[in-house]
Amino acid sequence: MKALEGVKILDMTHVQSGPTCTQLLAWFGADVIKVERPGVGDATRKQLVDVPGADSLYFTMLNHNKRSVTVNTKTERGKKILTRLIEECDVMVENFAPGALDRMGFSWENIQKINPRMIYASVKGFGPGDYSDCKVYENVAQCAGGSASTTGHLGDVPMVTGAQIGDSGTGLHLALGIVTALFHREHSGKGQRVECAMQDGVLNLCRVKLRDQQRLKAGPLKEYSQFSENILFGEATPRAGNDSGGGQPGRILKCKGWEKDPDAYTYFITQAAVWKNICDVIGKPEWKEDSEWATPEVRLPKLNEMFDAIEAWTMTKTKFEVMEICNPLNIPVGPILSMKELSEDENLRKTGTVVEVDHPERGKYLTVGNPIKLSDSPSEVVRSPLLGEHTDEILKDVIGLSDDEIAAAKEEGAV
Ligand code: CAO
Repeated sequence: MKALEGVKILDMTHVQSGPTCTQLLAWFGADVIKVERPGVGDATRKQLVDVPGADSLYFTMLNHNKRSVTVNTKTERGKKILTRLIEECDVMVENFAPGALDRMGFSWENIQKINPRMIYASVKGFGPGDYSDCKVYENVAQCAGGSASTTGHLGDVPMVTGAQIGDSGTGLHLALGIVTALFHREHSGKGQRVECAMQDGVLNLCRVKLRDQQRLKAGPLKEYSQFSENILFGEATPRAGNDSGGGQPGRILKCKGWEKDPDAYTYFITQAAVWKNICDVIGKPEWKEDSEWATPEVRLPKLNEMFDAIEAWTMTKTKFEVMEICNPLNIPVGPILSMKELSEDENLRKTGTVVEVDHPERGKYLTVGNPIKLSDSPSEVVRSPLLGEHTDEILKDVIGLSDDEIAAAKEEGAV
């Protein structure tokens, strides 16, 4: 049995944050029933289309292992169908704009009346407060959650990151909230509301920057390169380029081939405990006992000089050679891997983290499988559903409609 087998999820999510959450639950074995508008579906089906006529990678890569039912929830018959689905399901997940479900007639109060055991989970851009009515997308959340103000180079514009911490990050948070509420329901017998605001989710992932905001009161942040460059700190946590977020200085350094390969770089952390190993590796054994270099404190004001010396060595090696040499010496390094390299990585293929999936409209494509591995509930990635592919079976098997009722619903455009 899969870990979440028997759990029915009414999936009213779209775009990225909500679908990330329900895809995870589906990988753990939940029956995820994705409700989509007839003839339209999740907007991402037709966004960034690369194969004309086929569902986009944007959609397919976020909606594996789900079933799709089309229901127009703004028609009377559609509302009845949705009501029946709420009665039959354990969890309802949505990430519509604020108030959209209430306008459909499905407020939390109503949902509780229909099914007191229902766990109702939502993603919104902001929690209660001045901005609670706003529609929010990924980069807005990154900006509002403290990520952009702390990402990028000092003196340069704030930067958003490639990792979708606003959408996918919040989806992950929400999934944890849902399984926690399911666990709680075992004792209480009741459902509850689970909410995760994207701003809050991003801020949670940026907590080390809020840590640094408070440390500023005690003086300059000495592990930041800015300190070694004698640049004064302002009132807020600054952007710190590629400085390490922890107490040990780290940077991205050039490796052999950097002139032509945009990803020929390594991350290099000058972990204090292995400083002597670093000195030997980079050809500076004299720094081991030199009072100007031997301790983290004396090195902090000279980070540029230190990393220049390390880079002079990394530039003589490929990023993989750097890893092979440094790993046995416990020097923390990491190659900058491109998406091309990751998509071809044998290990990731073997563990099912990178998976090839076959799709009837678009043929074979690569996706990221479940990154969370359970020993007794392994995930297989099943292709995403076509729009309304499971409408008939869900209406029949889940809510018990007859063939005549299904035909009438289709006639009215309710499904
Ligand atoms: N049948 C009938 N109507 C349906 C339907 C269905 N099955 N499914 C959705 N709809 C309707 C909704 O009821 C809503 O109608 P009203 O505006 O009349 O109430 C309408 O479709 C559009 O919903 P929306 O406002 O959520 O969609 P949008 O494209 O305008 O906004 C987004 C998208 C993502 C900005 C917004 O949903 C949002 O802010 N969500 C919360 C935050 C979030 O998750 N953001 C991350 C998205 S990924 O970057």
